[in-house]
Amino acid sequence: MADLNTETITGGRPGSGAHRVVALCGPYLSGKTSLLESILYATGAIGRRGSTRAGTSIGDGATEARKRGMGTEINVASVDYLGDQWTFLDVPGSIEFQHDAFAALAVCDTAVLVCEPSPERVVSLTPLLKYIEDRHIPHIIFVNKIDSAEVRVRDMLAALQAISTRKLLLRQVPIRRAATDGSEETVGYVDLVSERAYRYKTSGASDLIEMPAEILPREAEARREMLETLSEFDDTLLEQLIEDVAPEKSLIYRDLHDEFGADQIAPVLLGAGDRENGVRRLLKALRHDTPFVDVTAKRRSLSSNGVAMAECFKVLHQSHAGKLSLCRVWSGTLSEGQSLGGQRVGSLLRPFGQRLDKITEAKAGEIVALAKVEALSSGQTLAASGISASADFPTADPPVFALALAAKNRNDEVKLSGALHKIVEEDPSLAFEARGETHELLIKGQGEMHLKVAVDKLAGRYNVAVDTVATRVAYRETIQAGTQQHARYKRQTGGHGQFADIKVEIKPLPRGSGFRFVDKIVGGVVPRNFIPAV
Ligand SMILES: Nc1nc2c(ncn2[C@@H]2O[C@H](COP(=O)(O)OP(=O)(O)OP(=O)(O)O)[C@@H](O)[C@H]2O)c(=O)[nH]1
Ligand SMILES: [Mg+2]
Repeated sequence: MADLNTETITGGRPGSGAHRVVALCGPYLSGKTSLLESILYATGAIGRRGSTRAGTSIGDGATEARKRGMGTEINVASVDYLGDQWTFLDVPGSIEFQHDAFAALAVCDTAVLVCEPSPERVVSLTPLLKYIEDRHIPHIIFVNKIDSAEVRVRDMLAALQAISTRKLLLRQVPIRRAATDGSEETVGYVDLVSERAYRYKTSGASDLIEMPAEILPREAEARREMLETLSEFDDTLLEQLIEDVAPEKSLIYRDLHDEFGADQIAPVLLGAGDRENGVRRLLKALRHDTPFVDVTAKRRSLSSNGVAMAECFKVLHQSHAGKLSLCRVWSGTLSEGQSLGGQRVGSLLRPFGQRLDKITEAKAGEIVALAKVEALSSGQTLAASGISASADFPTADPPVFALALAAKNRNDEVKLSGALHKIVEEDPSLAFEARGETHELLIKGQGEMHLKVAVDKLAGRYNVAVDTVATRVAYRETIQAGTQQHARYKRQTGGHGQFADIKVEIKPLPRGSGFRFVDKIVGGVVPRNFIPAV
C-alpha cells in the first residue's frame, strides 16, 4: 500500500524481511486450520490446498488430530509474504486443549480470533477474548464461514461489541445477492478504507469490480462509523470529520496502524477460510499493522537488548529428533552448535506442519525448534545468563478429570512412566499420579477427550498400549468421637508367662490435619519391632 506512512511504524517496516508471529485462535471448529491452509496456499508455501475434512491439510497432521478431525495441539507453519517472514500458530479450539492456545498467545505479535457468523455463538468467544484483552494482545476478529452466513454483519458486530471492551472496527461490508433458493448469499465485499469492491472467487484472489450502486448507502454508513471510531483516538481526524473534510487515506491507514498497535481498536474482517475468501485482505492487514518483535517483547517486559534470548512455549518429544523445545527468539541470533547460558544449542529446526527443516541460524522474531536442550521447557527463557522462568507465561489449569491406567503388557511399566513424563512435559495441563490407597496409576487432565488423546499418544508415539478404567473412590472413614480402652492380658502355660497392660486412646484431630500415631510406651517395655504392626 503506497499511501501507508511507514514512518509511524516502530521496530521495522513491512518488506524488511522481519519475522512476525500470528496466533490463529477461536472456538472449536470455527475454521482456524482451514484458514491456515488457505494462508499457506495464498502465500505460495504450498501448491495444493488440502482440507481438514479430507485429512489432507498441513495443520492437524498428527495422528490424534487426523483421527478426530479436530485440533489437538499447536500447528506451526512459516511463510514468506511480500518480503516478510510470518509464522502462524494455529491452536486447538477445544477448551480441553486450551493451554496450547494460551502458550501460542504468549509469543504472538497479533492474535486472529476466528469465529462463526452467528451472534448466538459469540458468547463462546468470551473467555478467550478476555484473556487476549487482559494481556493487551493486538487482535483482529475474523468472521469466518461468511459463505454460510444467514445473519446481517451489523448484528454480528453488535453481538461481538457486547463482549468486547475494545472498540470494534468493521473494515469490510459484504456484497449480498439473492441466491436461486430465495435466500441471500455473500458474493464479495467492499473494503471501507480504499472504497473498492471485490467479488469472491472459489480459489485465488478476489476480482476487483465496479462498486454496486445498491451498496452505496450501506457503504457510506459503515465508513462513517469506521472513521468515527478511529477519530476517538485521533484529534486531527476528529477535526476533519467535524469540518466535513474527507480525510486522506494515508491518515486512515496510519490511525488504523497506531490504534491497533496500542490495542485501542480491534478490526473485524470477513471471509471464508476454506475457500480463500478474504484471506489476502487479512494478510494485508496483518502485514501493515502487526507489531514487530521488539514491540511485543516490550509489551511482555522481556529484555531485548540485542543479545540472544529465546523463550520456549511448547515442548515436543519426537522418536527420531528427541526433545524439541519450540521457542520464539526475542532478540539476537541463535546459531547451530552455539553455547548459550551453559546449554549447547544443537540442531535448529523450522517446523512446517509435521515437517522439520534444518536451519543454521534463527533471528529475532523467528519461531524455531531447538533439538535436545534437555533443560529447557515451556515457560522458560534461554539467554547468556542461563535458563529462567518467564514471569507472565500462562500456568496450566489444574486437572478436573482422571482415568486409571495400566500397561497392557506388565513389562512396559517402566516405559509407561517415562512416556507419561514426556506427555506431561508436552502438555502441562495433563498430570499423572500413583495413588497409593487404591493402587492406581491415574492420568489427569481437562476432560475425557484430552485424556483419550493422551492415551492415543502413549500407544502411537511411545509404543505403550494401556487399558483405562474409571477411577476408584477410596473408602475413608474418620473418627467422630474420642474414646479410651484399657485391657490386661495374662497367660501362664509353663515357662515364661505372658503379660500385657494395654491402654489405647483414640481421638479426632482437626479436619484435614491427617493421621498421627503417638507412641507412649515407657521404659522400652515393648520391643520396638512390635510397634509398626500397631
Ligand atoms: N462453509 C464453510 N465451512 C468452513 C469454512 N472454514 C472451515 N469450514 C469447515 O469447518 C469445519 C472445521 O474446520 P477446521 O478448520 O478444522 O476448524 P478449526 O477451527 O481448526 O477446528 P479446531 O482446531 O478443532 O478447533 C470443517 O468441516 C471445515 O470444512 C468456511 O469458511 N466456510
Ligand atoms: Mg484446527
